[in-house]
Amino acid sequence: YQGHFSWDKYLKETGASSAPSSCFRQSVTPPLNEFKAGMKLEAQDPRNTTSTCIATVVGLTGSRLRLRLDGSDNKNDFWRLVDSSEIQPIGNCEKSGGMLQPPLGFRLNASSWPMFLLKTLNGAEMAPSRIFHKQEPPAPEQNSFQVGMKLEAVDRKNPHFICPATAGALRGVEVLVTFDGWRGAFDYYCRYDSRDIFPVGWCALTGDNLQSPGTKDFYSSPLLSVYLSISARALVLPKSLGPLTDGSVESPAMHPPPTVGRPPGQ
Ligand code: MLY
Repeated sequence: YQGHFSWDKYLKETGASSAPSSCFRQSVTPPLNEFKAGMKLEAQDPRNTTSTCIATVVGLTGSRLRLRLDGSDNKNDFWRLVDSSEIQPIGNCEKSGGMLQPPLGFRLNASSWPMFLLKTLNGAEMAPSRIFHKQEPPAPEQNSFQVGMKLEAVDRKNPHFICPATAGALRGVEVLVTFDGWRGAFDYYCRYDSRDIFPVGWCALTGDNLQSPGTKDFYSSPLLSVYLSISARALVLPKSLGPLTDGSVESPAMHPPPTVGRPPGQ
């Protein structure tokens, strides 16, 4: 389901161009997702990346899995691409000499971990190793994004969302991901080879639901257009509203109203 958003129309309207697929660490054809809800696998604990934990697939969307660490709560779900190197079949950790760890915030006493693990794995449906992808796609050699290029990006504050975005700035190996229509509250810097950014058209290929751009751009704020029209005409407002201008017409762009942030994760 693609919502009502069309990149074609949007790119024409904005006169923007999309970042070529060679900019991204993504396979050109999105990886096949053969996982099923309830399957268990090994995953790196995102909050403690040196530990490998047991995770359960609690949801699927396009080429991504929604994962929950066994023994953790339901407030810390995270999403991984099926070709991520951070997920492995059960048994992999032990094979390479490691030990499965309780997740950060394990809800039981640490001493009950061995028994918990035993019970968790007993009779579990383990994701078969054939549905894992042998290798993560290689990282492009360098950061070849350019400011203004369009892309699709995970909203890290609401990671189930993939949204239209623009490369807003470059900083060495990093790119500033800005979310179209969201006034900056969700923007972040990431490495150019982040797995959270995708070429335009990705969601259409995976069947993910690409969000529509927000409507909160500074220049489309309804208050701003009132402000602009008043300033442009240099209207004299009633005294009760205070003086708007001293008669000289200034460019309203010199005094933009403060950008209103949104609380994180809302
Ligand atoms: N709960 C939030 C969701 C915002 C999502 C923003 N992303 C798509 C950039 C809200 O609607 O306020």
